[in-house]
Formats: sequence, structure tokens, C-alpha cells
Amino acid sequence: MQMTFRWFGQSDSIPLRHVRQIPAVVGVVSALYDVAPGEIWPAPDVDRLASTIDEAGLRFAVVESIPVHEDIKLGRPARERLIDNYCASVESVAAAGITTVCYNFMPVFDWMRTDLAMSLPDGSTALAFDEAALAEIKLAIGASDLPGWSTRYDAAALASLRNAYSDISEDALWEHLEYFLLRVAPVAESAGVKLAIHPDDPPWPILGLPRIVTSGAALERIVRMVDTPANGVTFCTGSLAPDPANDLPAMARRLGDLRRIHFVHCRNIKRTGARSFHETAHPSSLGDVDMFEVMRALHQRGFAGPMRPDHGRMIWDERGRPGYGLYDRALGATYLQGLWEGVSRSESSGANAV
Ligand code: DNO
Repeated sequence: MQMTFRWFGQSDSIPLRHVRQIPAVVGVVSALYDVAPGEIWPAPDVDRLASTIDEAGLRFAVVESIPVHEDIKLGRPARERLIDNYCASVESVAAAGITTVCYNFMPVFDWMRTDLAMSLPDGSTALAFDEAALAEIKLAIGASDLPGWSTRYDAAALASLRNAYSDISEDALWEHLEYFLLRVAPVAESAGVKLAIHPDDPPWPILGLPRIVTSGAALERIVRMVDTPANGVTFCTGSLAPDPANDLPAMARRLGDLRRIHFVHCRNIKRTGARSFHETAHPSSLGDVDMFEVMRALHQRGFAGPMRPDHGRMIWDERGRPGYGLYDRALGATYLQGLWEGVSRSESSGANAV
């Protein structure tokens, strides 16, 4: 396992030299945030970003993400050109020596929360989601402020996109994903790049938009749909856990058996009701994710790829991108590293073998 940390490029208020000081973090997860979705990533720009990361004593381990243009998800004719562009971007990434690409297939919105700074009893703040609150929230929050988004929509564009999706059933979205993967996975395979689809967050339809990457069965369907080693998943604990039906260690074992977990995001959440939860610090005792069992499942399946702490809370008066401050994510990286060391050592000494 290689511990990594997400960095939003030069605009990130956290400098790479601070990332370098987090114990045992060796890799950086980043992207070209200034290339519009659907455009080709210029190889020299990817190279430049990789060099910046190298110079800081780290390695550009994962591209998160090359965004998938909405016309691909909608199955519009423009997808032909856009998928070609996507393949060219994958090749640019491969040319710079980066071997993992995370992406998602969520219509319109990437991850969605209804509160970006919910107060927890210890005085920290965390991201939270509540289905009831979603009905009332101004969509401007989602459309303009969420980090990790490469797309901004004004009200008219948003309305027209939501309208376009009203004709798209879940089955149609599955077909569009398959169409995309049938074209992109072979290119990734020959370029030596592993594709890692990110689950939908939260893992259910929101605002009338279909969402399909929501369960272990869905992730298995995706990797079997285009059955090549390059077609894998990002195993994101925090995205999947809000649905109590998702048994994370069991899912990690099954996808691990298929050798298709290409990237791991670890985050903990606490369910507070039906379709309602908030994020917590990483330790198992603080939320509903049994992080130890997830680590054990991954370790037993021989996971050797990149992992990163996902969202953290805001602690110690830090200000920054919601979910992406330095301190709590650094604590998360250290905790995960400790769990991994414990699992590795106990298994190599024969204790706890299952
Ligand atoms: C949330 C992130 C996601 C992720 C994309 C992948 O913080 O995990 O925004 O980057 O869904 O395409």
C-alpha cells in the first residue's frame, strides 16, 4: 500500500512541503484543474505538474480526476469526439508516468452535502448530508463552492442539464457507462493506466438525477462489464457507507478477489437517520465504518496500490477547503498507516489469520 494525499495544485493553500512532512505519505493525488471537462489534457502540462511534485520529494501517484463530460453520460452524439479526447488525456497521463486515473459517472453533481461545516461536540466541524435539507438548499452551494468540482453551472445551464437527465433512466446511464468503458478501457490497458471509478456520494439518486454506482453489486457489474484489468474501482469507504446495506469489508474482499481495487479512499461517517449522515474523524470508534476490518480485507487481498485519507474535519482553527484541510487528513493518514502496519505485522506473524 502506498499512502497518498490529495493536493489541488498551486492554488491549494497547503504547500507540498507540508504534505511531504506527513509521516509515510509518499504520493500525491492531483489533476489539471484548469482544463475544461471534455478537453484534451496537454501532455506538457501533466509533465510540469509531475515535475513540481517530484521536486517536492513526492510522486504523482494518481490523477483524480479526469472529469467525464455530461454529454458522455447523457449519450449525446458529441460523445464520440469527447471520448476520443478522454482517451487522448489518458495517454497524456500515461506519458508522464502516472498509472492510476480516478473518475466518476455521477450526473451533474459530484459529491453532495447539505452542510459544509456542521459543528461536532468537540468543536470541530464536518461535512454533513440530510435528504430533508436537500430539498430546501440553494443549488448554488453545490454548483459553485464544492471542492473537487471542475464544472460550474449557472442557473440556466443547471436547469437545462437536469431537464436533459429527466429522459435518462438508470438503464440508459448503465449503457452510457458501458459505451464509455468499451472505448476507454482498451486505451488505458495499452497505455498501462488503471481506471478507477469512484462510487456515487451519497450512494442514492439525488434531486431526481439517476445514480448507479452505489453498491458492491454495481461495482462488480462495472468491472465485469468490460473485463480487463485496467477497468477497476476506487474503493471509497465514506461514499458507500451511508447506505447501511453496504458491507464494506465484504465488498473489499470480493472486489479484491477480482483484483480490481486500484485506489482506496478512506473516510468515516456517522449515520444519523435514513439518508442522513455526517463525516467524522477516521477512527472506527467514531463512525460506522469498521476501518480495521476494511484494512484487514484489503491487506489479505494483497492490495498494493495507492490509498488516501479522504475528507477530514476542520480542527485546530484551520480554515480551508471544506473536507480538505491539512490537519485532520494528516491525522487520518497516520491512523490508516498504523492500522496497516498492525494488520501487516499480525498477519505475517500468523496471528489473526482468517
Ligand atoms: C470527494 C472526492 C470526489 C472524487 C470524484 C472522483 O471529495 O472523493 O470528488 O474526486 O468523485 O471523480
